[in-house]
Amino acid sequence: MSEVRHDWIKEDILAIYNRPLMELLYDAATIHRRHHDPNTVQVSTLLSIKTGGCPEDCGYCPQAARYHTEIEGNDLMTVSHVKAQALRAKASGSSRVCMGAAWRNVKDGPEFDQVLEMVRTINKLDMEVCCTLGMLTENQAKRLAEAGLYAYNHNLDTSEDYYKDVISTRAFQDRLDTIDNVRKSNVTVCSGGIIGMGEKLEDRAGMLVALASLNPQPESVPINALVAVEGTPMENMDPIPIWDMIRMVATTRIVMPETQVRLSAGRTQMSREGQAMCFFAGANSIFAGDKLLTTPNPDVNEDMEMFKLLGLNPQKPFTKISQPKTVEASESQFTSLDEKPKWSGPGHKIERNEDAKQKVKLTD
Ligand code: SAM
Ligand code: DTB
Ligand code: SF4
Repeated sequence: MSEVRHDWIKEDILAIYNRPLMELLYDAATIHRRHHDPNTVQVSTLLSIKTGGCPEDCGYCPQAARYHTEIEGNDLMTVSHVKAQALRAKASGSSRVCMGAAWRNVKDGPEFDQVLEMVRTINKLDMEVCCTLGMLTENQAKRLAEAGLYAYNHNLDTSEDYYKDVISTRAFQDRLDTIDNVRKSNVTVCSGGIIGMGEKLEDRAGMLVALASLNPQPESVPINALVAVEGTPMENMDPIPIWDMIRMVATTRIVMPETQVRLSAGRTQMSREGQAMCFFAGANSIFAGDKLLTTPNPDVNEDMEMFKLLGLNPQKPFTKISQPKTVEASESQFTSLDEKPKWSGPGHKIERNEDAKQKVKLTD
């Protein structure tokens, strides 16, 4: 019998999230070892191929044109620039390049053709290619697949309930539709979300219900800590405690045993000890490179030192994960956080704090 369940309910996931930490870690690490080599971590390098000027209103995002952030916007990168960056990424141990564009959706035409050429070019370097370009039709997903795309990243971001407080310019269902379109091609799905946006624990659990009920579950689930960027509506959000990240990673591992759980935005503020606990709890992939899309990320050499210290090895490209085995679901108590959100949602009153810095501090 497969250990993968698609019928998780929020209450059970919350109970797992709130287990005594040592038990949560033990269970997550046990499940992790059943499905993955605990010493192997997949490394993707992010590349922002089109930065800023996005028409959407995602409350966390520095690339939304309507917010006044200090990012430098750029037109679509050339294929040769992308190739040079991919070669650098490969030399530094990455098996995958993930190209991000600040688009609401993909539009057929010369720019999409250029992205397809980027995909073909990176593929020839024997690297996995991922794209995150916004909403996608079935036909566009198939064209990306034909060009050799390995994965498509499209996050649910949060629970369906909290979603409308974060984004008003497109619906949760639009996101599910795009994921569905990707699934109709042979491209793998990368979909996760962000914690630290003022959501309740129920929303974190709700997001995991939505991801786990996808059938098949996403091959990769990024867990981002909000990078609170000055000028966005979320600039004043408090940093999340490192313990929340560890619990979220562990819970994700338990409800999606076969997926690659990706320790994503927020690593610059995490200690090596904190990251080590996340790897122990089942994280087995990261975004590497000194920049995420527009915000800082740990230096590649520091990451490689950390890998050495922890005895971790970067995964080789096109490696398949192992077969599932059976396990019993865990049971525990359930508690909930009932805090008021610290910001007012899209479309609405935004209180700017002129002193706020770009921050994603994870506290002890
Ligand atoms: N425009 C495309 C889209 O929205 O699908 C692709 C790029 S978008 C930047 C990819 C993902 O990055 C978002 O869905 C969100 O989960 C994450 N992200 C963006 N800004 C972030 C921030 N400030 N902190 C943490 N994660 C963030
Ligand atoms: C994901 O879940 N996290 C990455 C990737 N997918 C595209 C992006 C994080 C972006 C953080 C903010 C920035 O650098 O602009
Ligand atoms: Fe645009 Fe994507 Fe940023 Fe939303 S997350 S504003 S769609 S770039």
